[in-house]
Amino acid sequence: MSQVLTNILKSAAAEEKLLAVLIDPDKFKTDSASEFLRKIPRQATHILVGGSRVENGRTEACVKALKAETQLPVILFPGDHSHITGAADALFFLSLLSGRNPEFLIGQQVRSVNKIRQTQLEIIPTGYILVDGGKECAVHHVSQTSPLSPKDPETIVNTALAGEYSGKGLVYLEAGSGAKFPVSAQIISLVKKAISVPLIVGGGIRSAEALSEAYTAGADMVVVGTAFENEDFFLS
Ligand code: 1GP
Repeated sequence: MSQVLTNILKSAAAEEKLLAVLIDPDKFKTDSASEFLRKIPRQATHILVGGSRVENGRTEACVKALKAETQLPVILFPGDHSHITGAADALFFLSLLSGRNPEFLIGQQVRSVNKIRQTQLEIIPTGYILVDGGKECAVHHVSQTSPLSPKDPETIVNTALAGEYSGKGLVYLEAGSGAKFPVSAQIISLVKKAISVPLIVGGGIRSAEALSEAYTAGADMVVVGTAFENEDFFLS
């Protein structure tokens, strides 16, 4: 049953904004899961676990520790097929549409299938689009692909639409973790107006103002990682 995507669709239709906290399993202390969860803002609706540079195979332990302590849906956000675990509720099945590296368009995805088939994970096809955030980020480095230029909104919009036409259930605009500049309101708004699937925005969002700007421009879900890692809980 596709409960997580169904709920995201319902929220998007009702214009109820969603906030996902991104957790890097390499930095997460599994014995402090409940303490961590107490500190996240009450507005948080989802937990994402993953990232491009997860190196120590801690994803499953991290997800299990979180699932033991929270009712929030836990979604995998994998940088590599080896990060997949059936302990989560759902998987953002990402294709890096901004790049032209077949490994991140279909290679990793094929490699993940044997593992996925042993799980009950809800698979959510997600068009993942890297937009230049003013700083080389892990996605760029790991995928060896260039981000799209914010000066070329037409290509960004067309990439998002190509994702939707290919059946992606979500479009995710990513400025990169720790981006200098988050995806601009202008780009969010242009993409939102063009697509009819829910829009996720992440990367470089560190203030209540930036969060609210992304929502006003049309983001249905915003993902925040670094600001929470730094205990800069701007919403608490
Ligand atoms: C999720 O990569 C982002 O899309 C997270 O970015 O760490 O800058 O919040 P931050």
